This record gives sequence, structure tokens and C-alpha cells, in this order.
Amino acid sequence: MRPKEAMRPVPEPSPDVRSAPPTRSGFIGLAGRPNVGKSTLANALVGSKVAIVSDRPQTTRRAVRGVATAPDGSWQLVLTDLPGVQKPRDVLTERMQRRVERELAGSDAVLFVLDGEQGIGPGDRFIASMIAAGRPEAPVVCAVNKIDRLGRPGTVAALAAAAELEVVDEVFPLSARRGTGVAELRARLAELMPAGPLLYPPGERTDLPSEVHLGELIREQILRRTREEIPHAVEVAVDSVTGRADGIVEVRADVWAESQSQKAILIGKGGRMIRDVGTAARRELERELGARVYLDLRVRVREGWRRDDSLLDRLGID
Ligand SMILES: Nc1nc2c(ncn2[C@@H]2O[C@H](COP(=O)(O)OP(=O)(O)OP(=O)(O)O)[C@@H](O)[C@H]2O)c(=O)[nH]1
Ligand SMILES: [Mg+2]
Repeated sequence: MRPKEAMRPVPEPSPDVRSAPPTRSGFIGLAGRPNVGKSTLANALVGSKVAIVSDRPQTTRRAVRGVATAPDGSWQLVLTDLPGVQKPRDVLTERMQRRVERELAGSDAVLFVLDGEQGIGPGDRFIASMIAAGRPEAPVVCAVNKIDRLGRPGTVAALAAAAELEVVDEVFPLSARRGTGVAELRARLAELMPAGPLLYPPGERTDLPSEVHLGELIREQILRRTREEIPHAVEVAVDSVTGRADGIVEVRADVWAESQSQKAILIGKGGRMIRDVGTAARRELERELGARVYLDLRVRVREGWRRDDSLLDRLGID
């Protein structure tokens, strides 16, 4: 900057500008171990279901953006719900990990989520160091989640332990599931956002293409009913969504397994498993689409999809 210009007095803003304060907006990346409640928290902050939730680790595979906008339009938070960080095992989890690093580097604030019930472990410390290395100048707000499982002394101890993590600037006690503390956290995040225009239209809640979101809702129902390696091995690809003349929406989707034995489990005895998944998923899709749904699910074996780079590209897992 030229020094003379820097010394010129700043002109008074016109009355119009003063009466309309600038909007604030920015990106917030959610970091945390698998299963700590990042997606539950993203949904609570946005006020609608943008990301699926399950008690199986590594539920989230894609970075999902959820948008929360102030009722008066004065701020907007773009929350990026990210996969839980853990040691990568294959191309899929390597991609997830790289995505987390990239997203955190581009964030205006980092929301570091801890499981207050489990306490802080080596996995959390690893993430703390990753945040510190990636983006030291962004404020790091720590949410100590699941305090509905803790008494008062437990909550106080968890908050104190979180505050000791070097990278953490502020700590909030929270129950994402019950909504406790969510409004306070949302308000604080809004204050931390830089001045800037709204990034999405105020009514928009997510950037996920509709077909991908529908596929996720189906996968959520599978996660709820399966164990061990199956949740990691399953992917859902929605083929087509067609509105029929009678008002019913037809959704066709493939459920991928990695082996014949997994396929057999997903179909279940006499087709029971896939029928149960289909019934529950259809209800979710109907709620989402606001219409009656006919859901056609086919289980297929797609060996090694988690290691197939071009397929992961097509699935939007980058
Ligand atoms: N008791 C309790 N459970 C919670 C709370 N928040 C989330 N959970 C549960 O914790 C589990 C994991 O929640 P998710 O939101 O899927 O966790 P995540 O961090 O997104 O997990 P990944 O996507 O696998 O990294 C689910 O069973 C949630 O219902 C909370 O405030 N209290
Ligand atoms: Mg998640």
C-alpha cells in the first residue's frame, strides 16, 4: 500500500450503509474421530437432516456441506461435515483422509468435535496436531459432545481436558442428539465468520446432489441393520428417480457388496433383510421427497469397489 493513501482519513459511511450492517459468512470444517457425533451436530446446527448418522464408525464418506442461515439473513455458516479421521486402510479411506486435510486448510474456523463420554485419547491428539499443522490461523472451537451421558462433574472434567489441548481456542459443552448447547455454539460460530456476502441462497440446506442424498438415506438403513465388515463394504448407487403420472416417485438403486457372502447377508433369509431395509428406506425417502415412493433395490457384487479410483470418482468420493 502507498503510505500517503494509508494516511488519508477513512470516509464516514453513508447513513444507508450504516443502517445495514455487513453480512458474515464462511466455511467451517468439522473434525473429529469416527462416531463422536459430527454428522449429528452438523444436522443440529443446520436444523435439518443433511448427513446420515449411525453408531457404526466411518458412516460419513463424502464431505457434505450443510448451510445454516440467520432468519434475518445477517450471517451464514457453511458447515462441512467430514469423515472421521483414522488411519487409512484402503484407497477409499485414503481419499477421505486427504479430503479432510484439504477442507480444514480452507476453513474460516474449525469445529473440533470430541466425545465427552469417551474422553480424550490418542486419536483426538492426532487430529489436534493435524489441525495445528494444516491451518494454525483459523480459530478452533471445540465441541465436547454427548454430555447427556455425563453428570455435572463428568462434564466439567471433560471440558477441562478439552481446554488443555493446545490447538483449542474455545470449548462448548453439547448434546447434539438432544440439542443442548447447539444454539450457543451456532451464535458463537456466526460471530467468528468474516464479513462477506451469503454464499448460498438462504433456503438451501445442502450441496449434495439429490440422488446422492437419497442413496445415503438408503445406506443409513443398511448401516443400522448390519455389523462387522458389512457397513464398510456397502455402497448404494441410485440409478434413477422418476416421477410417475400417478404422483408416485420411482427410485431404483443398486446396493453393492464386495463378495457373494456379503450379498447373501444383505438379502437375508428369504429376502427378509433387503425387505426390511427397503421398507424403512422408503419411509425416509417419502419424508425427504414429500411424495409416495416406489423403491426398487437390487443387491449386486462389485468386488474391490473401495480400491477402484475411477469408480470412487464417479461416486463423488474425492
Ligand atoms: N448420547 C448421545 N449420542 C450421540 C450424540 N450425538 C451423536 N450421538 C450418537 O453417536 C453415534 C455417531 O453419530 P454420528 O453423527 O454418525 O457420528 P460421526 O462423528 O459423524 O461419525 P462418522 O461419520 O463415522 O465419522 C450415533 O449413534 C449418534 O446417535 C449425543 O449428543 N449424545
Ligand atoms: Mg458422520
